Amino acid sequence: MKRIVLPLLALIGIGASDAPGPHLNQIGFRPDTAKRAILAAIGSAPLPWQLLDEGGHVVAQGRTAPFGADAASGDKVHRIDFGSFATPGTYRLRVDGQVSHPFAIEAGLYRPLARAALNFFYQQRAGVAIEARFAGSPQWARAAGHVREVVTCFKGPDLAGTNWPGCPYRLDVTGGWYDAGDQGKYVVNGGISLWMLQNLYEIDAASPPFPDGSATLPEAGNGINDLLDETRWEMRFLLAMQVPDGQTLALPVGRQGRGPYRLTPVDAGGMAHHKIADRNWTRLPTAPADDREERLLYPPSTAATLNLAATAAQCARIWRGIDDGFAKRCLVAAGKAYRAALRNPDIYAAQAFNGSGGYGDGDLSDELYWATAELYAATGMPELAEALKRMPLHDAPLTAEPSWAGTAALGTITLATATGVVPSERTAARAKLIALADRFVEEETRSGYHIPYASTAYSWGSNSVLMGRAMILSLAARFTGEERYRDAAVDAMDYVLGRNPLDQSYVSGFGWKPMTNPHHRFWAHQFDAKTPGPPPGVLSGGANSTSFPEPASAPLKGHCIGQRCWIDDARAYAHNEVAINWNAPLVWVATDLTRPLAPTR
Ligand code: 9MR
Repeated sequence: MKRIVLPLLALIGIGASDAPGPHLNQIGFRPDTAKRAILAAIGSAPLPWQLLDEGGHVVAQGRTAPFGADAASGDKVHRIDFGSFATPGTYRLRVDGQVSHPFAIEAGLYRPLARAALNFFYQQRAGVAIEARFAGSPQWARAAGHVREVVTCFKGPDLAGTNWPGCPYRLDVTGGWYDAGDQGKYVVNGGISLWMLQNLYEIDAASPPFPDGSATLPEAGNGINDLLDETRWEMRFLLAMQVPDGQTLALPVGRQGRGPYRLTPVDAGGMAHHKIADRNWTRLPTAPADDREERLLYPPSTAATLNLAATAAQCARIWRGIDDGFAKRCLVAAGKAYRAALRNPDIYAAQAFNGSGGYGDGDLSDELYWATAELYAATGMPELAEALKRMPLHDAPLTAEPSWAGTAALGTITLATATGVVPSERTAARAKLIALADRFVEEETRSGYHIPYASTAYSWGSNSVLMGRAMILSLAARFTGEERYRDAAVDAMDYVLGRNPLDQSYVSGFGWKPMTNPHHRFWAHQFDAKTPGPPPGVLSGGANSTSFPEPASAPLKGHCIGQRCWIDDARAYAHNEVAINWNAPLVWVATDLTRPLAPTR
């Protein structure tokens, strides 16, 4: 009877989960954090559970806490908490006649994940060959893509009929990271990704993670912190995307919808081109070295310009005393970009192009606040402090975790942590971050899977929402020393590593059911057995209950609930792509979880 009833209930989206057994973080737990598992089960009476050691002996036991129906998964769930058990070892969890796969309780649990997740950025590098000795295995070695990328601007008609005049220069924009499964390089999304990795260095600058030689990188051993080696790779690219001084370009000023655009000549010197990308979409697979599409610079945008200003100001702070020349170069570029953005505050990214993503953002007040905060922290200039105070975002509560389109939290994190910020600003910024963390902790009480996200709507790249929230929670833990914030960050990590209704680890190479078929033009073994699968440590975008733009995921539309709207299929670009702005917070959180919880002064 059970056999028949369970699949039927699962079909209509209630009751049992796809995979048997309790759902939990498939790599395991640190001894000193929360340890939670979720059982999808119909009954509402508490069920006995046992934690088993390798010999099958019961080392801890208790009863489940029934939660009831969970709207985000469609499951009825019971929660299991064995947080007080802290003895390192390998264990399995037994409940309701089912036994989990083995998992670890171990202090160094997150080290391999942090390293692998960082290595993703090496493997996304453009302009250089990826070598087996740094990529971990010969299968991930590849020839250099887009070598000597010296390019000019898109010219001629776009999809909306705008006639773009092009530009009278070429820029050498070789290098940087490919954005995702595509090989576009975007300043807007490059900015948040770079910022997160630079921030990971800056918040622990006294004893930074990834000391020289600890990561597998060509630069390891050069006397520079390995995280900074990786961030410099992208920073140089963003610097190269800056429009030369004195250039007048015809750009779409003000809000104009989707085109055709009315173009107005403006002094664009110091702005940043929005992206460098293919003229047309390339097929999957296409190894970077095999891309035959024309590569073009796309028009500058205010958003890209502020991303450059913000990250270059952060760069100036970090590199001071390590490479003063580079720090200076960053500061000069940041100042120019900032002034260019003030001069051209409302040039939104044009959207009518084929061959690359849009990263269009209609509200730039958060980017301006972010860049102002970064430059203020880099220079201490009173005018910038004043400008910040005049911005509505300065006194408004933070409403969201960081995202490529919503960068206010990044500015607030810098105000809360950078040296050189006056104590009153720092205290206020910390209070805002803690208040946001409190909101996320509260959401856990309404989430059946006990994650810091209670909504039933899962958006494109939802796993990065969870990771972004984990960053805010981890910072609140540092500011207060309170473990409950760190435990909530662990809850978010547990979700992406398997504590979800699909029993899915969304990170390649980690867990008993890892993501295996990302939407990626080189790690494309689903299409061609001669191309590799993903290297370990790569995060899928995750559940997306809001858009199903291609045939592989289309059957899910209207037939899946929240967290269940996902497939491990390389065609499903809105569900299973990988991207720098999704892996960056994974690196940040996994690295934070390699460290003891030590309150920040
Ligand atoms: O991450 C982006 C997501 O928030 C948007 O909803 C989506 C559609 O515009 O685009 C995503 O970004 C993609 C980008 O445009 C191109 N490279 C791959 C990115 C991840 O799918």
